[in-house]
Amino acid sequence: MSTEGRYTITAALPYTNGPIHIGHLAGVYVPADIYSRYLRMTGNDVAFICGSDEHGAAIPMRAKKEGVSPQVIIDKYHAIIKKSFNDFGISFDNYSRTSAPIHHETASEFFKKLYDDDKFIEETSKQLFDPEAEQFLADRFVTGTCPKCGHEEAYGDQCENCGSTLNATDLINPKSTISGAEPILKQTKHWFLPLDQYDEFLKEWVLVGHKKDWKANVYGQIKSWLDDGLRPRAVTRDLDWGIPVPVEGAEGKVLYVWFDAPIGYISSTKEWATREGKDWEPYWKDKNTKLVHFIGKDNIVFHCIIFPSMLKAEGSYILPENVPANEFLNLEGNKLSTSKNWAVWLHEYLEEFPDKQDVLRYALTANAPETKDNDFTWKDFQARNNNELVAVFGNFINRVVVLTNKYYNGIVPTPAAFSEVDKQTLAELKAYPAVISSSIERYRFREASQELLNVARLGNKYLADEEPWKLIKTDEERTQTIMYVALQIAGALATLSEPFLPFTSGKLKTILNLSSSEVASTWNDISTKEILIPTGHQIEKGELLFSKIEDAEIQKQLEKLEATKKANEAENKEIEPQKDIAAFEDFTKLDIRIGTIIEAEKMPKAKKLLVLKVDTGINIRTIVSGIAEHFSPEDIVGKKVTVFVNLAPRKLRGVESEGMILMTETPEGKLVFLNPDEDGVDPGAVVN
Ligand code: B3M
Ligand code: ZN
Repeated sequence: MSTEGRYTITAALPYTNGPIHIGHLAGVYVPADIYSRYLRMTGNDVAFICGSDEHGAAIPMRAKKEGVSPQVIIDKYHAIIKKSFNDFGISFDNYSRTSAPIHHETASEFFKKLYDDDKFIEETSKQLFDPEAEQFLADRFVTGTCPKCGHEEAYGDQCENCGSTLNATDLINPKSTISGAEPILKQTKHWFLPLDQYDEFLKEWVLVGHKKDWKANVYGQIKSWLDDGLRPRAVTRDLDWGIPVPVEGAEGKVLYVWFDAPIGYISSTKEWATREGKDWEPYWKDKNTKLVHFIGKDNIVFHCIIFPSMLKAEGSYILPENVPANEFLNLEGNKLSTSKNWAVWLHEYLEEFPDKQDVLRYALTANAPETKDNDFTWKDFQARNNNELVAVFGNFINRVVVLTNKYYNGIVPTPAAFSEVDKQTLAELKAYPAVISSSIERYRFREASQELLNVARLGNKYLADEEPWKLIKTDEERTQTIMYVALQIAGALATLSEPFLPFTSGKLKTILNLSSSEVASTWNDISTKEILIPTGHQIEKGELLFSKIEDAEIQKQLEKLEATKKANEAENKEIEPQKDIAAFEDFTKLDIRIGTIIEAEKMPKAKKLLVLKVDTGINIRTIVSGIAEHFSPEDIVGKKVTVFVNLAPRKLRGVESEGMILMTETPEGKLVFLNPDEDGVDPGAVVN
């Protein structure tokens, strides 16, 4: 078990262009929090560091979309994110932001040091420039036709239609999203970190040094990058949002967001140390400090290749001991997406399930995407709560607390001699801290969470086998012993659950009255102390630790997602461009009347056509209509419809059609008559 070490634990800095969702939590923040809490409990000196990532092209882009300044965007999301982490019990020692002066200073100095030490190469190249807005265009600010698939709205860095990675200069008919102007190519100078020069160092450090102890998914990704060969990478950008490049001749340029963001870990540590009256440097420079980065798999290259090369180039920093990156979490079978609103948002979850932080923490841990992508489903969430937290953990604690209060007014009884089963049970209990520690220290948090539940299972089995509720009538002494043993298990759970279920652990400590120092137990005490809760100790009446989640609550969440799906489908529908202007005289040529369908039948051998008899008020006439896949004849007889009556007659499959029924389409693609309110038709739907 690791004790008394110094740890700097970082969790990826979330971008402030949206709130936190369950994918972020499962991938990064919940495991990082379990790990940090565990290390603190086992006597280590821990700095658990995070903050908001507020630079990069995505921020001004989002700001433009919302019609506000970038500052408004970062302030808004920084506040939401910070509060939701706090309410969720993520125990950061410091949560900073990269717009803070301390960060600007730290990142500038870092760049300056590398610049002064000649660690960069300077290169002039041609980049897209918006001649109207007079600025260079980050890839994201250019749209145009994808050279691979012809999609007309491809971004400069990626086509969302075919998924290809693109260069902005490859786009056909490129357009600036800022002014709409066609970009021109213009010379610009940038600074590059020559990653190829760090190739040997990286191979030695990761491929040789960490083959055994790093996760296979992480190791594999790094190896493939290194096998492909590294190239110099620009660390500056032409953008007006970010940290100005602190050298002469770099006006209008900022540090690349992936250069400044990881330095954010260092500035956040400095901010924390200043507040706590500590020295920040040992946390980043002492060889005995263990630096661990918690991230998602899309950040591996930045944390395992670029940032380490930056640290190596600077020269005085330690390198990460491990980077336990997770795979992705999906939601109900689909990829989580901020822009598509396909997510369970943390701040909304906290509003809808205000006292169920631990349920989400547990569901995400038990189903964490540690070795492969995983799916979050509301059904699984419900089952984890009802079948595991309520039925196993909560049930055990409830029985112990209720019986202790009922039999002994809440006072821990005196045990008689232990039976073999008692001894065996207590021995098993004492073995758990090492088992759980071993899982946590190998970053296997889902395994660890299941071992925690096994402690409660041990308690439930013990009570079920020993049946104190039966013995109380015949053998008081034996009942006391059983309850005494069960109380020791409950006491152990109060401590062992803390990294995973901090709110529950707190409640349980209150119920068992374990806050005073004489009865409080550390992680290691569970295996070493003879007695966790002594005879004569008074416990409280208690409250239920968990409550059942009903089907209706889950149904509500599923309906919310269903609504999102519908809204996205509607949004993705292309609106047909407006046709050429028609003169009023053109309009007056059209004769449009209300008619009633009085007969309808299928056109033989035509899947789509119905032959209708329509009373137009003028006469009863035949109209052939292509609606057979949307309506059956019996449904529409008697319906009032809008009819274009002076359309030139034409023959369809040998039947002369004398007019046209006007129809439109719902967002789901169903043809409907003109009752836009009733049918839920959206603006822009074409009538024809
Ligand atoms: N802001 C998060 C992301 O890629 C990114 C992490 C920075 S960590 C230094 O979603
Ligand atoms: Zn494409």
